[in-house]
Amino acid sequence: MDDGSRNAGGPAAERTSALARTPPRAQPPEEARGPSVGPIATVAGGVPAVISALRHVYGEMDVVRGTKLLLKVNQKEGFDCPGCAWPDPGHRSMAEFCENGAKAVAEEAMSARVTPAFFRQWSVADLSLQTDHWLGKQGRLTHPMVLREGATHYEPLSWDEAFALVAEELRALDTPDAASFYTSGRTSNEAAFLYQLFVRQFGTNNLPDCSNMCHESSGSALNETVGIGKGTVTLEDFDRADAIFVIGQNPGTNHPRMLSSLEAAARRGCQIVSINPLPETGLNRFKHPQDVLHLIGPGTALNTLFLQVRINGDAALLQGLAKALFELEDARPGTVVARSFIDDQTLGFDAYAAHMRAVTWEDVEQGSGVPRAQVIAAAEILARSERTIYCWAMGLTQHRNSVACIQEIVNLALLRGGIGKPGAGLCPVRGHSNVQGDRTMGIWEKPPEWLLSALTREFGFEPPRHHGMDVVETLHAMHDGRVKVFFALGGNFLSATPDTEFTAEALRRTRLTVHVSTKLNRAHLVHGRRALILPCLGRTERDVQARGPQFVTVENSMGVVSASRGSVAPASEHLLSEPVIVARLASAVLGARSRVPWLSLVEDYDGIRELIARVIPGFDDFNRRVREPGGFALPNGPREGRFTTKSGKAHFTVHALPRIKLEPGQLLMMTIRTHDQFNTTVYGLDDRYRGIRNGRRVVLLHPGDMKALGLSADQLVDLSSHFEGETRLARAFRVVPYNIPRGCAATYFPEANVLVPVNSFAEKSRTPTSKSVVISLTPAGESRALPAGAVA
Ligand SMILES: Nc1nc2c(c(=O)[nH]1)N[C@H]1C(S)=C(S)[C@@H](COP(=O)(O)OP(=O)(O)OC[C@H]3O[C@@H](n4cnc5c(=O)[nH]c(N)nc54)[C@H](O)[C@@H]3O)O[C@H]1N2
Ligand SMILES: Nc1nc2c(c(=O)[nH]1)N[C@H]1C(S)=C(S)[C@@H](COP(=O)(O)OP(=O)(O)OC[C@H]3O[C@@H](n4cnc5c(=O)[nH]c(N)nc54)[C@H](O)[C@@H]3O)O[C@H]1N2
Ligand code: SF4
Ligand SMILES: [Mo]
Repeated sequence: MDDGSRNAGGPAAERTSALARTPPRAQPPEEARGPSVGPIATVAGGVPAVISALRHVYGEMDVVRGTKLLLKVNQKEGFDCPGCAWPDPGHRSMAEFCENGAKAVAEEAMSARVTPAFFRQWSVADLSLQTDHWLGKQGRLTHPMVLREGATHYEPLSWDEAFALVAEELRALDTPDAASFYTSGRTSNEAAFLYQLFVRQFGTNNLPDCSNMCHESSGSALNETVGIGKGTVTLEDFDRADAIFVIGQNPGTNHPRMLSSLEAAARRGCQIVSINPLPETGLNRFKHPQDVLHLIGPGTALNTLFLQVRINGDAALLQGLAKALFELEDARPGTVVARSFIDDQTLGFDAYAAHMRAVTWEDVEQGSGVPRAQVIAAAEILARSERTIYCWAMGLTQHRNSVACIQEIVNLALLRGGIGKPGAGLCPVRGHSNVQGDRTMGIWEKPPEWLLSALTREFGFEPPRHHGMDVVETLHAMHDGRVKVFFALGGNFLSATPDTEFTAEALRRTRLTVHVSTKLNRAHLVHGRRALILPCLGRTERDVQARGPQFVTVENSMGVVSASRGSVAPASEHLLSEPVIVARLASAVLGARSRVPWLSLVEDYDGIRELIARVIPGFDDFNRRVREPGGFALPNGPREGRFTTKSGKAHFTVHALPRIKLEPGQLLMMTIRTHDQFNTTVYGLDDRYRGIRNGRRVVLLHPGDMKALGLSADQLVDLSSHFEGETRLARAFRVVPYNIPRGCAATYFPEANVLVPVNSFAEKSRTPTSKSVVISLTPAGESRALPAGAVA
């Protein structure tokens, strides 16, 4: 496998290189070659998607295992796709998976193995010189492994020793708040529930999660205004909507089956408006890869209107839409503003109306980069649509003003009376397959009071009342010695967090880092004084416990809870399931202090679900209801026309427009996903839809900006980010001319995370501003004075 890196190549036997003594690198290596760049794809899906999916699956495992797995994805008796959180349709066809779901399955169920022999051959420092792509290709982790103090290589240890080691470090802490327990969103409800129970009985609310970096802004925005931190629509609403707005989201790559819903909607005349700095391929034309009749031919046109907003120009654009709606209402009184809905169900309308009427077209056009005529065209679609769905993802959540910006969407929906009726509502599209469920289970550093009292009632202990630390606070606390033990249930904390070099230093200063993982990743390589890797079962695998085969449950982006049952043999006989790891850890750490029957609970997960039913609202009769085909929907007040805020009403909110000041030569950069990755897991080196192949260290620029900055295509540049007088450097990115607004730049996550300042985060939600990074570019070589990743 040639992955274009300088350091690709098979493991050398018994490496004893001098490198083994240098500290492991936190950043992936530079690329020796530039990418090949072709035109942007015009159609998503189709034959290339089928070929790509099959290449990934059959490249990683034999045909029988591969086919068996693909037929089980998202089936009623199968496992929930480990990819994204898009829901399964009620009527399931034979093969309910997409290209990227197939890649996620292949990545988990691959045949290659990372064994103790592998770790004997490779020092941690040598592994850190490899690309993320290479690390992932080495295979599934098979044994619990430990990196002892001062050691250069991981070595195997028994599970009992592993749990005893964690217990020893946790017990040695002065306070339970000196430990932090991260969660990534693939964890099942059962594991998540046990985990938060263990952590709170241990004595802390330090439960940062990937949500802090993802849809936290949506949760904050929606909780305040409509009373629930989740979306209000179901998949059926997509069959009834008159208009669907897709804002700051790239579904063709990140939620591919959403395109099937959009395609069905477009075919029956629903208007689709996309708001994005990039003309993302999936939204232009789409061919359903499993719809053989449509594989050949031009595909379905999805977009009615594409508004090419500049990065972070959405607040101005959304206020422009509101302004235009008020102007339409003046022209056709009584047809646009949902007067009786507003009077009955909302607060704050008059202040909002006054504010929007005062917004000028100059503010709107300058702030958004979208011409007035296009804003008015979108407003006309909104005004004519009785049922509008608003979808959004990371393009809105990762800016300084994200919470305010999302609340502008809520304002528009309220203005049109569009929450709580069929075919209409709010749809934050979640990322990880169970990230929403993990939060429902209590994975949150700011637990609600009802949860804490329920834990006391059911389990007879007093959980801590003070809030714990989120991701950003955890980074600081590890850096300055307040947090000494870092435990991660899944994920890749090193590469997913902002400010890679700051994060690396934070991890290095801890006493112990522990990762429960399926695959090797860079977070295992930048470690505390001691480190553990605890390998676990993945979604695709059979989970058999003392009382027989088990299933777990997950909640999708629309609040539907369903079962997930693995079907293939585990990658190694030494793997434990996540619930078992948590239970054995809790039992080792808490001992007789806890009256929770940890070990018997994991003999049959029905026992865990009974506890969930007693503690978490909406899970009554959980064991029976989750066995019904398709599972069940959780209660959702706003969906049922009941706003669950303190006032019982939905709230209009008023926000000033953001002002990001760019100096001459500076650009605003977003860090986005390619078509060949799942977050920090790099499946391959192509971004097929964007026409970029065989390279990830690229910076997408408008040709006009390239000219103004004196840069040419394929030129190698260093990127510097600028924040509150600090500078951060990322070396050796290739310039790619692209259809992106002036003043904007795009790079890929996680290569560019080194540029995201740890102290630059959204107001209220504290989500790192991964889509609003102020940068400048210098030809490579001219910025050599500063070491890579240094903060000047
Ligand atoms: N295959 C695959 N699927 C995934 C993932 C993956 O990595 N790979 N990740 C999963 C996860 S955890 C998540 S959270 C989701 C992420 O799904 P997305 O949010 O779609 O992911 P991003 O690539 O971050 O894309 C953000 C989109 O927002 C646009 N954008 C950036 N800045 C702005 C802005 O200021 N305004 C507007 N209007 N648009 C902007 C970008 O051009 C891009 O189209 O996907 C999930 N699904
Ligand atoms: N610059 C920038 N940074 C970002 C983002 C961005 O858009 N730009 N997006 C942010 C977002 S939206 C998110 S959600 C975070 C993602 O942050 P994380 O969730 O921490 O990262 P992932 O890359 O999804 O985690 C991948 C690892 O999870 C492990 N894994 C996979 N499956 C399982 C499983 O079933 N069980 C267990 N225990 N482990 C498993 C594997 O070892 C794999 O290496 O990144 C955030 N960071
Ligand atoms: S849309 Fe998401 S959940 Fe569905 S098959 Fe694709 S990756 Fe899996
Ligand atoms: Mo995410």
